[in-house]
Amino acid sequence: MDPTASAGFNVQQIREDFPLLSREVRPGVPLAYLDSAATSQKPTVVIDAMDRYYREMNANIHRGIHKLAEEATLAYENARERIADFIHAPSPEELIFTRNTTESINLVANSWGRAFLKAGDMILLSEMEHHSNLVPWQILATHLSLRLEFIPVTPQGLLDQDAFQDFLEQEPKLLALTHMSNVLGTINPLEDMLAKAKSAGAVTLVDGAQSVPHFPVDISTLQADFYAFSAHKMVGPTGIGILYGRRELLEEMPPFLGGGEMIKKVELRSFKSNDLPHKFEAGTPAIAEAIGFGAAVDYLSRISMAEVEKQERILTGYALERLSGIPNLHVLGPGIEEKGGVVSFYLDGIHAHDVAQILDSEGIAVRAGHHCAQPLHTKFNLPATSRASLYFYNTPEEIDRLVEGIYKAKSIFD
Ligand code: C6P
Repeated sequence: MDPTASAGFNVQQIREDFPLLSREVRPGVPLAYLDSAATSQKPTVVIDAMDRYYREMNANIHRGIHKLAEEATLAYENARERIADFIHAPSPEELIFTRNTTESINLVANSWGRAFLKAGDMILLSEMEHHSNLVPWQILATHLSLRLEFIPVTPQGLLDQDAFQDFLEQEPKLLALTHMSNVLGTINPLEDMLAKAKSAGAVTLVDGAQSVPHFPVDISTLQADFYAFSAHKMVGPTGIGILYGRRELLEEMPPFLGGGEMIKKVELRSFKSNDLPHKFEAGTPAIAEAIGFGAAVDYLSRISMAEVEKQERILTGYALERLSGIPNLHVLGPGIEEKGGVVSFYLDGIHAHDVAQILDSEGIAVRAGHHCAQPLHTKFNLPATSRASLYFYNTPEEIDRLVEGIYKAKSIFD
């Protein structure tokens, strides 16, 4: 019996929405796409929404007064509204379109960080952060002589809550954490951690690259000051992401990039910033991509994020169970209770890249390497891991193929 079977969810029907999922990687070798943490596949409705924009209303936005410009502007702003609803943000003006999670975090570091931090201030991160939530702070720390501290990761792949408490007593100015690790799959208890950080006087930023695509996220209950995510990991296009920021903070922050659109008035030696959210959207934005992003959240909403989460949980449980039966294979991170659909593993004596290469020969797409979380791999003394990352469109049969592929790699390299 299909362990993911549940009333109202038909994975075969869902898969038909994604043209690429029916592709053969080589003649007679169907694709098993287990790399959605890197980027997800895209449904026809998203591809069509972008195609329609270019065919029917391509024009620059917020500038022209002609019909096409009006339609394009409306479609762009409408997408912002639907994305705001999707994460329950108080208002769409608090959502800035960026290129991706990385740019969203860089925006905060360069704007808020440079304006409000000073030498000696502490930024609290964790050892499980993606490079996107490490390097911008390292750059800023060098410029401003800031202090970076890191909440340790326990051997089980959880954040050490005692150490977190100790750091809070040292009054960090910023807590910047991932909601879900792209290597361990750990879903961090952010509601509690952000509330504690707030009481300690810290501003909070959440890297939501792996959370918004996979389970319901409610900005209003989470109370994050900043929340960053990318469209391309949630069935949307590449080249567009979001920075949610609390209005009071965004209002007092200086612009990040200067140019057209982000101004109200310009003189030769000075300018006046535009209102939110345009103050942070300099130049012609990724219009088709924003429209595609809107179609992506509509698509996910139709399935419902609760259902997405449920399907991934069942699949992850199945993957953990199957992988646990393979001798000399070690899965990183916590058990299913604290884990999303990311399963990173290593095999004694076989390099992660060799495993991924054998899997590729079987049509199975996984990622191998440090997954842009090199300090975390160093912590666990691993140069690299293989990673299968799941989404609601995956099937138990694909996990079975992964397991067979791993046995094949073992037979070749053992
Ligand atoms: N992780 C992965 O294969 P961008 O590239 O800006 O859309 O997302 C960056 C990012 C930030 N935080 C986390 C937790 C992430 O997982 C990612 C992207 C991909 O794991 C590509 S490196």
